[in-house]
Amino acid sequence: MAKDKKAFKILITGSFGSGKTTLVKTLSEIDPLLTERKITSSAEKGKEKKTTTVALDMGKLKIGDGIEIHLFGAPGQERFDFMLDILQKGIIGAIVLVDATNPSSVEMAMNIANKLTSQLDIPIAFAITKSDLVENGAVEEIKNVLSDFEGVIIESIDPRDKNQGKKLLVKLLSQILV
Ligand SMILES: Nc1nc2c(ncn2[C@@H]2O[C@H](COP(=O)(O)OP(=O)(O)O)[C@@H](O)[C@H]2O)c(=O)[nH]1
Ligand SMILES: [Mg+2]
Repeated sequence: MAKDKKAFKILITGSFGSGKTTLVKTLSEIDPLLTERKITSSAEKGKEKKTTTVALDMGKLKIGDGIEIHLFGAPGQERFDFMLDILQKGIIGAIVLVDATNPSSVEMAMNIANKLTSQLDIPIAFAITKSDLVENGAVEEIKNVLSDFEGVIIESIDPRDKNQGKKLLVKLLSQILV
């Protein structure tokens, strides 16, 4: 990479089905490297989703003048600690996805946020997904719960929408690149 170029790593994490792969795909300007696999575990079977992220999704995009963002989508499930150990170096911010249709996703997001903030000195943003699939008021309730984390960005986004994803990313970056 040329000397005047800067690359920053952003972690995208959250529960199963929260939209990690979708967000990496939507934001990436290169063909993302996806490590999805067919779902085999009985706990995860039966839902509509047929694949899950087993390791990492990787994507890349450019923002502003020569700033390259590397996106790492990593599952917030049992392999998270292992993944975090590997990825720690160079992560400058994290987006924690919260699936509005899945109550345990909120709890998982809070656990992840606790882990991240205790281990790394980086800003995080909560992104509430699937708000189109829940009743009015549900998203506000989730926002209320998450507001325990002071100073943390909380937005509702649809990971399938590039503008919404990018807006959140820029907001997170603005907490870092100042
Ligand atoms: N309706 C709706 N579907 C969504 C939204 N976000 C993600 N999805 C869908 O949810 C499914 C799971 O997303 P995926 O990115 O595979 O989740 P991952 O397990 O976190 O990687 C996909 O079919 C997405 O298209 C959303 O905001 N609204
Ligand atoms: Mg995935």
